[in-house]
Amino acid sequence: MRDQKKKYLVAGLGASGMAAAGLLNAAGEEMILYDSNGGLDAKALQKNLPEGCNAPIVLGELTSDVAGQTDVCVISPGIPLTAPFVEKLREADIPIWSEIELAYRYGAGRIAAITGTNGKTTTTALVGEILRRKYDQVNVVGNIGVPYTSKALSLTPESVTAVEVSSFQLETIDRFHPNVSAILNITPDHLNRHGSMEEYTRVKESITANQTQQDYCVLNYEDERLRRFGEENCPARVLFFSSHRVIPGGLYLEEDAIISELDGKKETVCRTGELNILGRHNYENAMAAVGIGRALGVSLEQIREALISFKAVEHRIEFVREVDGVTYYNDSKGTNPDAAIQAVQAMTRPTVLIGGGYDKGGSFAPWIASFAGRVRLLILLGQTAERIGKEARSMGFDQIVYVEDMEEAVALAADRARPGDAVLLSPACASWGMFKNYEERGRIFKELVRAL
Ligand code: UMA
Repeated sequence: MRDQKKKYLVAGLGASGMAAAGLLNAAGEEMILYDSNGGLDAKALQKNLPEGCNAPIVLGELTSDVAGQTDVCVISPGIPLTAPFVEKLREADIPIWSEIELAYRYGAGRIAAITGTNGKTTTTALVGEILRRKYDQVNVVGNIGVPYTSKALSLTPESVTAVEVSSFQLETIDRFHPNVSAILNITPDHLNRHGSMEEYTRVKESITANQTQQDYCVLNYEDERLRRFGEENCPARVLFFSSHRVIPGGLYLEEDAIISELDGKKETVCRTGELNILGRHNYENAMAAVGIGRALGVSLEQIREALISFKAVEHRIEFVREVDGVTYYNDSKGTNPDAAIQAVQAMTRPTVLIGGGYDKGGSFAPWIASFAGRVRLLILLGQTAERIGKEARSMGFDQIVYVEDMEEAVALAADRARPGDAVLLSPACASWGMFKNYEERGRIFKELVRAL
C-alpha cells in the first residue's frame, strides 16, 4: 500500500525517528529530519543514518519554510501533539502519522496489535512465542523496543507481526488496521499527556478504528469501560477474557485452570502453576495471548507449549537474587500505580518497597492502599517522593524513608530487610528525570543488588 511520492518530515530523532528515516531512505523517499532538542549533535546523528542518506537535519526550532515543504510529518511517540511545531503543522492541514502508521503502510502480512495500560510488553512477547510455534516469519515490534519501521520493509504477505502499541503511538494512526487487536486494561496513566481518562480511553480504543467483522478484538471483561466498548461499540468480533468469572464462549480462570471456550467446548489450556509468570494480572495477559493466538490460527496445543515455556520479561517482577535470606525483585517497568499494585500483590513475603520517580499526575492512593499487610517499609526517591510520602501518611502508612538516589535506596533496603523479606523496586512512576528510561533504572538497580 504505497502512496505517491511525498516529502516527509521525520520528527524526533530517537529510536523511532531514526528507524523511520531508515525506512524512508530505503524506499527512496525525500525527507527532512527534525528534533526540537537544539543541543543534539547533527554530525553524530548523521553517522547513525544509513549509508548514502543525505537528508538534511534540522535541530531546535522548526522554521516555517521547513514546515512549508512538508507533505507528511512522521512523529515519534514521545512528542506531544501540543508541541508548538505540531500545532503549526496541523493548522496547515499537514497529516501527522505515527511511526506505527508509516510502518503499516510499507509493511505486509497479518498483524496482532496489543495495547492496554499494563501487561502489553509481556503479552506482546508471549504472543510472539505463540506465533513462532506455527509460523516461520514472526516479528515482535513496537513500544516493546524494536521500532516497527525497522522491520516493515522485510515483511511479506506470509509474515505475522506482534506489535506492542502505546497510547502515544495510537494518537496519530490513520489506516493502521490490525487483524487482531487486544486492549488488556485501562487504568489512569499518562494523564498529563492525554488530559482525561475519557480521552485516554478513546485513544486506546482507536486501535480498533479500522477493524471490521473480519477481524478480532480481545478485551478484558472485568474492565467496565472495555466491557461496555466490547458490547456496544467495537467494530471487530470480540473475544472476552476474565480472571473473575466464567465467560461462555470466551476465556477465563477457573480455580487454577485457564479455560478456553473459544472453540465451542470447554478446554483447559494449562494450569497457572505450570506458568513461569506470577500473579493474576499475568494470568490475564496469558488469556489475552491465548485469544490472539487462536484468532490467528495457532492450535491450543501449540499455545499451551508456548505458555508453559515462557519466562517473565526483564524489568517486570524480575527475580534478581537472594542475599542473606532476602529476595530482590526488579519491577522497574512498574511505571504507574496500577502496574505497581500488581507487583505488590505478587509478593508473598513482607516487603521493603522502593518507589517514586517522575510525576505524571494522578493519585497514588490505590497503590498505597495495596500496601496493607504486605509492605513493611517504603523507600522513596525522585520528584514524587514528597507527594507520595504525604499521601501515604494521610492514609495512615508512616513507615517511610526518603533517599537521594538508587544507590542509597538499595543500601538502605539491604540494611533494613530481614531474612524472609523481599525487596521490591516498583516505583509507580516513570523514570524520566533521574534515568534515561525504565530499562536503565532497572539495570542500575540490578547492578547494585548484584554488588551487595
Ligand atoms: N523530541 C522532540 N520534540 C519533543 C519531544 C521529544 O524532538 O517535543 C525528541 C527528543 O529530543 C528525542 C526523541 O524525540 O531525540 C525521542 O523520541 P521518543 O521519546 O518518541 O523516543 P524513542 O527513542 O523514539 O522511543 C519510542 C518509545 N518512547 C516513548 O514512547 C516515550 C519507546 O517506548 C519505544 O520502545 C520506541 O519508540 C520504539 O518503538 C518507551 C516508553 O517509555 C519504552 N514508552 C511509553 C510507555 O511504555 O509507557 C509510552
